[in-house]
Amino acid sequence: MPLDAARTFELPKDAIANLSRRYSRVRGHTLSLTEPLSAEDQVVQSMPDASPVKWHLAHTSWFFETFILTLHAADYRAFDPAFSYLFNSYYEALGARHPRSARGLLTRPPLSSVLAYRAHVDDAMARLLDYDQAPDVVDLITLGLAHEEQHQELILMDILSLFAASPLSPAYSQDPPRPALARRPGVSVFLAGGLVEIGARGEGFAFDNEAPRHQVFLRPYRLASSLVTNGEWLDFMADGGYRRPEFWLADGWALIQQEGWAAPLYWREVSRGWEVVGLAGARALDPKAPVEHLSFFEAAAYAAWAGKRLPTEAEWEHAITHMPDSFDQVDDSLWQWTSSAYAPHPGFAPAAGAVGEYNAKFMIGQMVLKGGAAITPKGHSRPAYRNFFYPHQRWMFSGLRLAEDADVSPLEDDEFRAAVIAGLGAPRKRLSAKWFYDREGSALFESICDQPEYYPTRQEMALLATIAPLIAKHIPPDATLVELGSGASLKTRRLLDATSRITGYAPVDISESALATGARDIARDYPYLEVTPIIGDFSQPTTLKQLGKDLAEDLGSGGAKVVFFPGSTIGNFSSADIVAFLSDYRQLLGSRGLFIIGVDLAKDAETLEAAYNDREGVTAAFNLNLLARINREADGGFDLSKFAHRAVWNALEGRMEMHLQSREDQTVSAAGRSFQFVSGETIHTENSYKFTRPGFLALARRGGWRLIEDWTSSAPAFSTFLLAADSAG
Ligand code: SAH
Ligand code: AVI
Repeated sequence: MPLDAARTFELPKDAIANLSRRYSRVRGHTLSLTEPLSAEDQVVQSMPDASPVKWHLAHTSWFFETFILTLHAADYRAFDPAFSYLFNSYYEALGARHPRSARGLLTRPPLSSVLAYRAHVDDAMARLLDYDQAPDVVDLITLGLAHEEQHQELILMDILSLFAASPLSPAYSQDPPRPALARRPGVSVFLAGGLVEIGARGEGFAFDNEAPRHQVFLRPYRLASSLVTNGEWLDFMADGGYRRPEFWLADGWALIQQEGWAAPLYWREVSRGWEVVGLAGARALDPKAPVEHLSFFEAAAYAAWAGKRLPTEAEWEHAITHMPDSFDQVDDSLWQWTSSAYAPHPGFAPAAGAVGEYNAKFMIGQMVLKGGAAITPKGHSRPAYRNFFYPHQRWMFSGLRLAEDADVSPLEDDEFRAAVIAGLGAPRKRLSAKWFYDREGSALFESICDQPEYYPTRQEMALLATIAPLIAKHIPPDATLVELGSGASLKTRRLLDATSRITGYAPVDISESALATGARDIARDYPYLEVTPIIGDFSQPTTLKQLGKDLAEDLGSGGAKVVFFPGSTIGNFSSADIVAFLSDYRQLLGSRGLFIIGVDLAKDAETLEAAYNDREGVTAAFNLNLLARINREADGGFDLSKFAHRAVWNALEGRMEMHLQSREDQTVSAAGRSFQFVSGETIHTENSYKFTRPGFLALARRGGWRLIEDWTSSAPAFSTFLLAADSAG
């Protein structure tokens, strides 16, 4: 992308003043980074990849001199003609240059001249910034500042490389920026994928390599919410990670033989265990901190050892932008390796002129890293940012976040459209109640629970408060709790508060938004729990398969499994479906399985109908949101004012029914079809069966479960049943 294409706005009046202030701040910060350093510290080059600090100070000034001052400042006089040879980094268009690997031999010019060079450039830039500048000059200055920030990070990387080579392990700082730790226990976040967009949006500055924004197709996948830790890396090493070729790419295996690598860079084995050299000097290894200074080869080997893989760049970027609240350590910890080669995005065009060499010519043989590190200047990175290094390099602040394939796609994009076509095309129009729960629907359900007429949530919550200790007595140690239709996971807390025997939690919900916040909050408040959220329809074989896999693999097949199914959501199913559903879970859980299920009991029609016709109209909005969802997701043309919410007690069937009733004859298009409604006709949107105790127990028995104990609330009555797998079942 040409640099000026990133601009989407006219420069406001004070833009130049802002830029001038930013210029001073960024340039000043570079100098402040050298405060702890002696002149000698700033001359030495620890290895060909690293540069002396003095060289960084000069090169960043050379950038402004070469690309801006010599071209756009009429009276500019170069500080020293020799500097264009000494401090050109890699620009072929600008002629010959001093070899990179010999930058450490430049004892001349002395540091004092380099500092005078910076001041000379800054003075000239200050004069330039006194006047309005053409947009292309503003863009070049903005690029120069982003470039300088990259060198600020390089200064810290290169100084650490130098100091770590010293037997004295000097500290650069007593309190350097440290990689952020995960704020909660790690989970593997499910993403459905599909056709997604990545790349710079063209809002604000971006490097040319981040554009253009483009579509990418992603298979369903999971991405870890946090980075791999030092403790986990020790497990890898203890399991022969660096000695077993089966985990390594051929080039990586050859490299670690050649270099004798047996641990990440800067790790040192001492009598007390492992030490790590960082900007604060040598410190004991912190097992909870993310593992840092890894090459791509090491990151990929670890992923192979863990039975997982590195995310692609697109997977990383989509996940982090799509579900920002679900991930920790995004840009405040370490750069994260991806499995993506650093290649041009489709449609990429390098910037015009010599700055076109900035990124484009490096698009070979390197791998992309995403995110940002604790030492990265604040505000420098963004989700579309593409950092890149060769696979053997590891002196940068690099770490890893694991990904894996999710081999089922519980919610195909087209599934809702297909349900709309089938449901509205049927002679008696109907839609499954599970489609209520998009983001808006889940929020509306939460408000239904606060309505005075909707008693089930209140009654069940109160009942659970009393009986949770009684239920807990039946839960064996190290149990995994699977919760079906977990929503905000509020009732779960009653159980978790009553026992510490539950160590794993797998909430299952069709609503991605409810699940994301519900699971996050539980993980935050119960940090010892291993939380594995699963998005999907809990009655579908694909979800049961995924659940079976997670229960066996991640959650440990040893412990007991307990299913919690509150809310009387079971009432959405007919008797035949309940029996089939209970049998499926009986099979999944095995002979030691337990089932805790909330069931609403049949009662007078008046109480029931009031519960589904609350005075505030929240249930009506919840019901009508289904039409709004069809409009949003299936190209529907519903006029919501032409439908009425109806909720009635069907005594014959023993169920509350919700319908959306057409107020007039009308034809409505949705999902590419048109559907006719006669006045008064309804779409049947929900059944909520209400049970009797013997009626429910008969269904449970047929599903392979026997009663341990049951409890009933005060009126309006709501029951909880504790069931055990029936060995005859
Ligand atoms: N358990 C909570 C929420 C009940 S609301 C409570 O008792 O208050 C019903 C929840 O089940 C919603 O979060 C909804 O998204 C989810 N749900 C409904 N049908 C589902 C299905 N077939 N598969 C998975 N989740 C479903
Ligand atoms: C979640 N489910 C059991 C609720 C119920 O009562 O059937 C959903 C609901 N429908 C209308 N109000 C609440």
